[in-house]
Amino acid sequence: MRLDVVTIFPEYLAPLSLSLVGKAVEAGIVELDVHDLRTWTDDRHRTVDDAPFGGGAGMVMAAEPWGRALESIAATGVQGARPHLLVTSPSGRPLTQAWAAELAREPWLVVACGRYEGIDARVVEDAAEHMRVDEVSVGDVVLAGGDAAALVIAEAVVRLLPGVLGNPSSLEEESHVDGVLEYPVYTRPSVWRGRPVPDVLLSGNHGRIARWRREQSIRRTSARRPDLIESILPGTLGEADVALLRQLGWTFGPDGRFRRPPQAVAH
Ligand code: J9Q
Repeated sequence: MRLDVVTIFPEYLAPLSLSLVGKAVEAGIVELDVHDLRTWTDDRHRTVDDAPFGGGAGMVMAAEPWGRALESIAATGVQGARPHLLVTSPSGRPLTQAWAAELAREPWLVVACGRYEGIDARVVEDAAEHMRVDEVSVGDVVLAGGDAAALVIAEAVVRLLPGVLGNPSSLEEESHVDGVLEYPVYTRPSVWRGRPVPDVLLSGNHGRIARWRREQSIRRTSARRPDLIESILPGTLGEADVALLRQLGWTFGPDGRFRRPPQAVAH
């Protein structure tokens, strides 16, 4: 996969040379190019921002440096190939594991890192006439800019590329792949600061261990991510999972999906 990142803080993307993404680059699985947006300015101060039309706080990233940057990067494609452009934005489509898996099948991604109050909206309109464009959010949290979001996108996508992970079976076992959270894990020592590892994990009974882990996954998901329980399709859970969820207060809605009725309040 080819991966271009455009930012006003290229040093912020230095971690892409480390760890798993860095190894994928060294192995030739990813061809990475980080670009400084200011390359495509032409004034003495290499200005990339301006005040918002209509007034208001903060600054807006100007269209022209972005237009030139995307045009010049897209022109480097071989045989007229076009990249899929991802613009980081708190107003973007939420990145999910399923979307990351789709993006991992693309031959060429360009990630545009927004800063300030955002990028002039005409940049996305104009780019969409030449390439696929999506605005991407990495969570309902406010960042100072899109660079950390670009790191998140790169790591989520690159680890799914063939040959990047040693053991592909660890791919299917993770949180968000089967729609419930991971069970808690433990290693030596078997007692730490007076806290023992749950007995069952030392029992050697693999059936019991698997059932205990599944129960922990369901309990955690119910407590921490009820939204995930609500999105489970009927019929995808085992009988024991359904029985546990009922014990935890979940019922079935008219659509067959799980619903948690509001708890009665004492008067
Ligand atoms: C560019 N807060 O936040 C969450 N996902 C992306 C972002 C973001 C931000 C500011 C600028 C992206």
